[in-house]
Amino acid sequence: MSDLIQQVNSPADLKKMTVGELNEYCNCLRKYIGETVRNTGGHLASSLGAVELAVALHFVFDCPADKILWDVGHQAYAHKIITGRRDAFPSLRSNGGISGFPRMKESDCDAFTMGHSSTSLSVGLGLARARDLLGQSYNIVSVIGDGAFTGGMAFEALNDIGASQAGMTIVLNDNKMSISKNVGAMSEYLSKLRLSKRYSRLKRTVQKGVLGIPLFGEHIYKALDKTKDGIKALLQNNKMFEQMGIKYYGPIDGHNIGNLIEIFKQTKNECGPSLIHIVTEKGKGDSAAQCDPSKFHGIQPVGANKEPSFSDVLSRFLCEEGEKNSSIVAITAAMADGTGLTAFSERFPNRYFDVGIAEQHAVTLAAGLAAGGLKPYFAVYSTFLQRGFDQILHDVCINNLGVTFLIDRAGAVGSDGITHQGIYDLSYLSMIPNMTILAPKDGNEFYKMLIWSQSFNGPLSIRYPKNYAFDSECADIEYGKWEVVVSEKSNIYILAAGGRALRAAQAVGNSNVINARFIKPLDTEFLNSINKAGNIIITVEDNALSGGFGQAVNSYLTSCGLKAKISCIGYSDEFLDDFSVEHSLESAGITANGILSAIKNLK
Ligand SMILES: Cc1ncc(C[n+]2csc(CCOP(=O)(O)OP(=O)(O)O)c2C)c(N)n1
Repeated sequence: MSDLIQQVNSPADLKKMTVGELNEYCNCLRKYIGETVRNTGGHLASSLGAVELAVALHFVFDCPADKILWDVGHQAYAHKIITGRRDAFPSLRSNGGISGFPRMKESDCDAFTMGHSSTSLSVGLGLARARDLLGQSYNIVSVIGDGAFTGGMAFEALNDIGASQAGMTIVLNDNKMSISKNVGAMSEYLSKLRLSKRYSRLKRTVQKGVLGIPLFGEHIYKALDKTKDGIKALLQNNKMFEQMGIKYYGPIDGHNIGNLIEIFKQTKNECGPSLIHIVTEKGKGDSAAQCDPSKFHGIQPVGANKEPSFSDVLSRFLCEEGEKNSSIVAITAAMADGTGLTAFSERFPNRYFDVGIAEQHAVTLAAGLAAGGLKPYFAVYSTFLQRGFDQILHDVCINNLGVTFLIDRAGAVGSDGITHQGIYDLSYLSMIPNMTILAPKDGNEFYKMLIWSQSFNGPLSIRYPKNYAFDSECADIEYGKWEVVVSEKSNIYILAAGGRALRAAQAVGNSNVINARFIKPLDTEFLNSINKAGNIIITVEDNALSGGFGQAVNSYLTSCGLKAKISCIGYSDEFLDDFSVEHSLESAGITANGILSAIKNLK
């Protein structure tokens, strides 16, 4: 670690530095972040792009009195290092260590706990209104990326912010990238704003040059100026923010620390809301990350798990079946790589829709596509589908449409931590009428489910974690039927929902192990057959107990008159504040030992 990094223990230390020293400090920060994140894994490219931004903000504003809200929060590593977490930074994304996202409980400089996109403007406005009503005075800065700016919540907040005229600063960190290249009309609008800056510069150059021509210079300039004014009006009429009542500044080079400081100082004490549009480069200063910012958006730690992934299976299915079945269309909300849609997007660009970070829209778009006669597959992480609950219920399920949700990263997610756990989908989906829910044990079964899904004509969810251990044989998919994986002469029945639960169950021994591949509807015929006095039933799921698989089994058996003894294993009614999948599974008892002790307690 360089000396300069060591010298900064808090934002106060930055405030003593010259711009030259701050630039030098930024270089050191980049190096430290690059070296550390290559070991720990994490969001490298985004954080490298926001180094000067973090330094300039902490130079001008006074945390924790002033509130800086980092949207999503994956780009805030420099902020963490500046605000007292330099030495702990190598513990990033591990238990007992530093979270990869801002957390109020970690530091009073983290003004809000974040992780899901597009929340910073709403939180900022809430703080601003609270501050004003309570007669307090502090500054609020919401930092939002151009990717996060595609989320519906950001638009809803802008609408309210413009009308409220609350005093707050929005920094729009525009690197033209979401995880992949940013998409949509807003992204194009931002390009126009960038162009308008170039236009203003061009105009100044032309003015200087033409006016220098003796005699005719002024006439030529006036003629040219008319044309240019036309172009300028076109661009400036596009200034949506100004028309909404939000002062617009920019675009500004987001790596020029002097300029950033100047503009933040200027807008700090202004009345009303302002938006500073800065242009940055994702991965800045790190040649590998700069060349391929998508790949370096989030990187795995050295020696990461190399198990096969469910998203690769999905990718294969969509490409193979997409060729034969032209009604298949695929949707992502800015997560093509993570969910396995990239190959399909290249092969069938007309049947692929990246809607931006807009899960709610994605769900209802899928409903519309299905209503129009297509077969939509929406691949999405469990945690982000939480955004689309009403759309699933109101648009997909009431209309009973053939939309398939491919719910990736279901269950414990490990190093992304509390905000990203995928342990609620069984709970929020099971309660919706018309919804069918499947959980594959491995890639082979997942592929069979996907093939089966093509002829299934209703709302369908298939949920799975990132990886699976290995492929195994599996029985054909039959609606509402489970698969007996281990049959023993035993009174113990372990009902496992999904691959992780099944692996734990298979390691128990001397018990019947059932692959409860249909979470909804339950295999009631099978349940009836084992609901006998003297039998022990253990349900295991990588989901919250509340509203999950076990509760559904329990309440079905109770409604029939419960004769067997039953115990349910899953996550308790607390947020899963954990950075390791193994540790999460272990602490919930989703292990052979956990199941054995549940059996013992029932005996
Ligand atoms: C609701 C939601 N959906 C998806 C994500 C996953 N995600 C994390 S960062 C990101 C891209 C953000 O792009 P941008 O705001 O431009 O920041 P950058 O990484 O480019 O700096 C996405 C899609 C998320 N955090 N929240």
